Amino acid sequence: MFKAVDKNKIFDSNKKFLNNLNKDYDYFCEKVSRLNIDIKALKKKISSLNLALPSWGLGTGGTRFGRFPGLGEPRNIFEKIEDCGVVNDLVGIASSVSPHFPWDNVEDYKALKDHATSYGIKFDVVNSNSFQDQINQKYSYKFGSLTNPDKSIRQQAVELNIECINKGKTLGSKGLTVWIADGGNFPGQQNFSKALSYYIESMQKIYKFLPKDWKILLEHKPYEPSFYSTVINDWGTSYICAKELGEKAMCLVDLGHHLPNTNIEMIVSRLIDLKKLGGFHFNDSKFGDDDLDTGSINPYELFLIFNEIVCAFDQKKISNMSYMIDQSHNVTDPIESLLQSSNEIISAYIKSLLVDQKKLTNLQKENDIIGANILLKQAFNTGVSALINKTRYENNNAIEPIYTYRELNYKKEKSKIRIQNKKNNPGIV
Ligand code: AFD
Ligand code: MN
Ligand code: MN
Repeated sequence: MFKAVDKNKIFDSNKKFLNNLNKDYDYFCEKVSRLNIDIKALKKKISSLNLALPSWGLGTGGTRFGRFPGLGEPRNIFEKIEDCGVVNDLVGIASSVSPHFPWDNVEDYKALKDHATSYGIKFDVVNSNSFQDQINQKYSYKFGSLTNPDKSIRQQAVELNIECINKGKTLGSKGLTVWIADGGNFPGQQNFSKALSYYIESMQKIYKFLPKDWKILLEHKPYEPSFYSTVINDWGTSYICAKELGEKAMCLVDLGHHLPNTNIEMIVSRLIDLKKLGGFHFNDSKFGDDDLDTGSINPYELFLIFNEIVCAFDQKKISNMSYMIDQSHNVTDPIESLLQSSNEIISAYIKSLLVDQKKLTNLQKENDIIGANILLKQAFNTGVSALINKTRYENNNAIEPIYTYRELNYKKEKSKIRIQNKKNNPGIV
C-alpha cells in the first residue's frame, strides 16, 4: 500500500543489502535443492501469511507498577492504524488490525474503516473488554462480567459483546474474541459450577447475534487477574464451552496462557483433532502471561507449534487459522517489537514447512527417536532469513525491516504531532 512508508525510501534502504542478500539467497537455494523443496511454493506461503496486529500492542504497555510512555506513541485507534501501516509496508504480512472495544471506540466506524483501507489495513477479529470499568458504565465488573452472580451485570456484559459484533460488522471483521477476567481470589468466593454455567448461558446469548460467516473465539487463561481460580482456565474448559455453543465457536490459544512447562504444541494437536482450534495469540514468556515478544525466548516451541499446524493443513484436518500477535511492549518501541515478532513467526512457520512429514511418520513407526529429533532439528536449524528477506524484497517490502524503520526516524517525526497527555497511567495499555 505504501502510504505510511514512502516506497522509494524502502527501495533506497534495500540497495545496501541487495548484494549480500543475493549471495545468501543463492546459497539457500543450492542447499534446499538437495532437499527436494519447491522454493516458489515457500515464497508463496511467506507472502500469503496473514498476521493480525493487536491495536493495544501499538501503544507502550506497562505493568501495575508503572508505564513508561514511548516517544511519539499513538494516541488513538486512527494513529495506531498509521503505525500498523508502517509495520505492514515494511514486512508485507501484517495487513490487519484487531481492535479492542471500548478502548478503540470511535464515533464513526465507517470513517475508521475508510482510514484503515487507505493504509492497506483490514480489520481482523474484534475483542471485548469486560475486564475494566468504563466511565458512565451502569454496573461494575469488579466481581465478574459474563459470569457475575448478578443477572443485570451479566446482561450488561452480553450487550457489550453484541455492540462489539455490530461495530465489527461495519469494520468488515469476521469474528469476536472473548477473554474474560472472571474468577476468584479466595476459596469460597465463587461457586465454580454456577460461574461456568453462567458463562455458557451468557455466551449463548452473544452467539445468537453472530453473523453467519463469523466465528467466536474463546480465549482461556489459567490465572490473573484472579489468582485463586479462573472461570475459563484451560483448553479443556474452553473446548467444552466451544462444543456447547456450536459450530461457530472455536478455541483460541494464547501462547502465554498456560502454566509453566505446559506442552503447548500438544494442546494444539488435541484441539485440531477435536476440530476446535480457531486461532492463536502469539507472544513469548518465561514465567506466566509475560506478553514478551514472540520467539524472543523460545523460538523452538514456536517452531514445534507450527509443525503441528502445518502437518494438520497437509492432512486437511484444518483449512484456515487465525494468527494474531498479542504482546505488551513495555520497554521497546512497539513498532520494532512487532517487526521483529513478525519475523520470528514467519521464520518458525517456514522452518516447519521444511520438515519432511512423510519421513517423520516413518521414523516414528520405526521408533527412531534420535532420527525423528534430528529431522526436526535440521529444519529448525536451517537458516531461512535469506528466503524471507528475498521474498520481502520481491514484494517491495524491506529486506531488513528494523534497519529501514530506524532510517525513517518515524517516531521522532510523529512525536512533533502526537502531543501526549502527561499522565503516566499504570495498566496494560
Ligand atoms: C489478556 C488476553 C486477551 C486480552 C488482552 C488485553 O491475552 O487477549 O484481550 O490481554 O490486553 O491477557
Ligand atoms: Mn491474548
Ligand atoms: Mn494474555
